[in-house]
Amino acid sequence: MSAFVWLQKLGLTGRLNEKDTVFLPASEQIKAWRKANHKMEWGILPDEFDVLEDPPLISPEDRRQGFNGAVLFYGFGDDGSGSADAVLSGKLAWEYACKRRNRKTWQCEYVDFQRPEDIRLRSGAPGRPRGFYWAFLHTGERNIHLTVSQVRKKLETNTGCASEGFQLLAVSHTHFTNLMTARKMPFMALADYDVAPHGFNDFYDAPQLFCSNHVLGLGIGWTMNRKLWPDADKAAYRLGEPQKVTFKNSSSRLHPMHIHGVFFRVLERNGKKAAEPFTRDTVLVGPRESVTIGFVPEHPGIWLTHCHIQEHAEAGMMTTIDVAN
Ligand SMILES: [Cu+2]
Repeated sequence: MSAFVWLQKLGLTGRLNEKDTVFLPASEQIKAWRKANHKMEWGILPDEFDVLEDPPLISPEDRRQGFNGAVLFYGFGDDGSGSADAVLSGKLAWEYACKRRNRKTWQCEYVDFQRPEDIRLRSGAPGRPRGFYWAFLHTGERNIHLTVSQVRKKLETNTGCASEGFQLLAVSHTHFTNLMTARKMPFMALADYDVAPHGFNDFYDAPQLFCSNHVLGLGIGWTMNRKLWPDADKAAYRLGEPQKVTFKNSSSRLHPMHIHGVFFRVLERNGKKAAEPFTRDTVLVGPRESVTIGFVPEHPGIWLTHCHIQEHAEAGMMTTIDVAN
């Protein structure tokens, strides 16, 4: 399910309990937006600030799902069908980050907002509302045990964007669950975008934000179901029950997919029966290829499943299967 809950049009009102949201209080977020709007000359009209509603209340059900704060976003431009122009919004957000980070940024030539024909919102991604809107976000499992001020400090240190940089996150459709803690290299998947500098007729990849050695980078991301470890979708199986799993590679690269704790056979490639009658623990999945494997879990435990290219796994292309007795 989507990590975003669209709230703007729902007419929900009520105050958020600011003590238990890790995001800045609404008034401070609005102040930050005013400041950024002035600095970047975005041209958001004073009227638009004046009619801003209070952030909505987080319901117990939202909390149960992990949402722990409301964040103010802005959708720039118009995509022609009533939604904001997602690529323009991305471009402006990245420009803002670059300005704020003062040259401590790095951009892969593969992701170029100056070439909007190379970037698109993935199919099925919800359109971005135009203008201001509130959305609930959650900070992810790895931040659960931190205090509010610790998480805020971490966001500031890792992204350099902190609260007023949230428009960058609006671009990314991220919910912070994908900030990496491992080696203190936080990644944010721009999980709702596809990039393809050579045209979309063939392959495409997903861009990703990361922070390493205080440099904020924009490059290519590697995800599983567009989510990053440790927030990726996890699978649960029962001991001895046969399973069929399909790895579907939508990217332009090869990914050797590896499962710990089970051995499997390749049953199908691109939906066609495969003649590969041997047992293995890794299968190379080619660009745009889909590979279906079959196995019987024989060892109880929680087993890692990941791309065996180290930097892909490190960037978050990893999850677990839980084999229960
Ligand atoms: Cu890989």
